[in-house]
Amino acid sequence: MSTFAELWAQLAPVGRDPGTGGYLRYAYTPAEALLRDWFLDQARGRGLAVEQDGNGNLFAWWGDPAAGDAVLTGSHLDSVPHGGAYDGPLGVVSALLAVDELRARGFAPARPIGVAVFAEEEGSRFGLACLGSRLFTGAVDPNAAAALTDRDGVTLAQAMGAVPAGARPDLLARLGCYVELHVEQGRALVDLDRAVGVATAIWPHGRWRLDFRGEANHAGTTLMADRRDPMLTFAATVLAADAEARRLGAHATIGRVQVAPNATNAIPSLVSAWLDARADAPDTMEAVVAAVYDRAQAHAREDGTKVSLTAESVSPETEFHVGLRDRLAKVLDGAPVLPTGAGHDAGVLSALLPTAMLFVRNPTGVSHSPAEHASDADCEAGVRALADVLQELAC
Ligand code: HGY
Ligand code: MN
Ligand code: MN
Repeated sequence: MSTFAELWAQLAPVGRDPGTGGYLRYAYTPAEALLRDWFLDQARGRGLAVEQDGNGNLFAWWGDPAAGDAVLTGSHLDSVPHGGAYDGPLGVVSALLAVDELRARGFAPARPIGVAVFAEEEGSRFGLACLGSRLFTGAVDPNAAAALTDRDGVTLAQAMGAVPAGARPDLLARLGCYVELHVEQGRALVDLDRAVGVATAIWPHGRWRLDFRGEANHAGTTLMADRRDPMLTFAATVLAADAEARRLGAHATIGRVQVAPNATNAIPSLVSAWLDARADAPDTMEAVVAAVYDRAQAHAREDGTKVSLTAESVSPETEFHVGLRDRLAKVLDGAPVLPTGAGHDAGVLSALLPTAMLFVRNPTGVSHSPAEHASDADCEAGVRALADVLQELAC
């Protein structure tokens, strides 16, 4: 039986950028394909029956899922650009090791236990977060998804080699509940001095693309009074996003920008920027997006530019199943319960079946960064906790 450290070491080099130490594990790229193959090998090596749902998602079964009322666990393997090692893979590795742990305990599940790998959870390549689980649950139309493009214009269908299957009610009908283990993307467990916690909710959150349009011109010869420079409107909007988030008690960042023609000696024609906005209540999230857009439009009027706002990926608030949450907290000796501002596939599945999340302590709270970390001891505690929870739910 592999230890956590042994299994973790197998993934560490896959898709890792030697310069930053961060991971480049985008959906349907060679690095992510290596991770998928690794998962399938690990599952088969445990005698788990593997299947794919036609949406890029993988399922490995202990027991016959057709028996129904299955307990599903798992997470995702893809990353944000130069992301950390734990966001996603920790849930998948922990699920495999929890199966090992239960077998070592001599536990025989009374209902099927499944391990899932959901595709494109980060939306790093095609822009829509939780794409695989949204397709699986019917939350996004497969033909619309098929046409999503990456930064090189490659469509999802081209990357997958097929139009995604879309909703799979036949597979969903077999599920009784879903429990996802994830590294905490915050510091609550550090401050509570606990290795494992249970999620209460996921904040509403989303991504909006702002397109700032101006007039391409010569950087050197165009009089300042004659310029229609969208970079000015963009810059003012970045500052406005920060100010409005602080004013409204929300979280907002513009962390991604594309400039056309992106030339050193040309005033841009177009600046596209992505706003990530989140809050502990839907109306607050909506208020911060509206406030940022209002200020962007005001600056556009001053600068003689134009701005448009397009929602690219919006996730509603998730309140996890209270009964399941409290049952798991009890199984885990009164583990603390806490919300998160990070999105997860569990948030998508919670619309259709009882769903819960376990968080593993992150000493710094840093995530979506090469600095993301969790200690082996805490990860092993997470495996034991997940095994305890699966035993409770599948007995
Ligand atoms: O972006 C998120 O909230 C998550 O980490 N995918
Ligand atoms: Mn993430
Ligand atoms: Mn994640």
